[in-house]
Amino acid sequence: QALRREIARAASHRGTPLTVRELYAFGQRALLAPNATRLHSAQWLHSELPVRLAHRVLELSELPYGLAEMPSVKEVKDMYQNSFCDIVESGRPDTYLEEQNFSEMLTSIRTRHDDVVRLIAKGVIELKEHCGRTSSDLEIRSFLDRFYMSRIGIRVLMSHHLALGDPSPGMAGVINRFCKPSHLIEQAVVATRSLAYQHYGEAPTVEIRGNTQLQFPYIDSHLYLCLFELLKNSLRATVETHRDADVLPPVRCIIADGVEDVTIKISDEGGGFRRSEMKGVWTYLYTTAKLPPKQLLEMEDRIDRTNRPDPIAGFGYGLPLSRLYARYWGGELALASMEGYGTDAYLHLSKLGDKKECLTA
Ligand code: W6P
Repeated sequence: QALRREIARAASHRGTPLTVRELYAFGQRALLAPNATRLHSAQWLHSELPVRLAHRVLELSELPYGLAEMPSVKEVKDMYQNSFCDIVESGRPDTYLEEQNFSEMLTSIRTRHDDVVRLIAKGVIELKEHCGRTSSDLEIRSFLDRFYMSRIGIRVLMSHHLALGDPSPGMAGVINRFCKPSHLIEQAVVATRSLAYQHYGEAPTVEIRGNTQLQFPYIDSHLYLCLFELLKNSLRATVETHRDADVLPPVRCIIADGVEDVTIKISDEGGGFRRSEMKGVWTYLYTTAKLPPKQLLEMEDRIDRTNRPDPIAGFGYGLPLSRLYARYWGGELALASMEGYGTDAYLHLSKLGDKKECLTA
């Protein structure tokens, strides 16, 4: 049909990755000339978003192993298709009023897609119930990496544009010029320690060392998400391997400021894990092996509603997703386990403003 052709045509273009610098420039210009910048930004999104959405529609309809036929996957494909249509049919915004309508549409598109991580996870669980663990795992993992990475990018673009209409000091759209790792660590420590208390009745302390004054331009929510996930894992591992101890060994965070990277190391003495388990750590739904799918789904449910990882979800989606968030701007997340002692997590965040969004995982 006509829609199929339109989608194929849009997907024949490659997405245009932005750099932090470009994103930033939009945010800065929005302070001086808000209306003109928002209009310009809306016009750019009006051509860029259909391209990125179209790629996802095609990929979702061509998924292997019957994944494309899973009801939840179909639902997601329809969402992407509907959003594609909404944007294409709305026409290019040419006036400030049209920009306002466009932004309202973006808000509802963003809300429409809130549930996507959970729905795709559901599709994968449904598939696993059908065929169990298969050789398709690797292919599915690389699909999920690409898919979630692309989703991060699309949501950053939308959120950034929407934030241009709501300027606040120090912020350029979604980018915080003074993103302060030590501050976000402190917040994540409060949140994860309170979860540990709820679950175990105790929690180790967390030390923060190194460059605690450091501030650099970054997206707060992306960094917080990674810190929360890593601290949660470290606290749990520490409590679980020192159940009978009087004192828990502290978790240590070190912030290092380099030329290329800001690196945050989080070290625990939670016993580490086996080298042979390393692969599993980066696998989506690693925990399905141990948990009945129903129970897992309910947990993923909670994750998406609150937009906060669940304390007991463990090696679910948190670590692979955190690594995607790190890689999105050219960073990296690496784990080093010393089996029988503890784990070091290295979160590398790229400082370079001319790094392009990573759209391919
Ligand atoms: C562990 C397992 C893990 C994963 C990610 C971060 C920290 C830790 N600690 O024992």
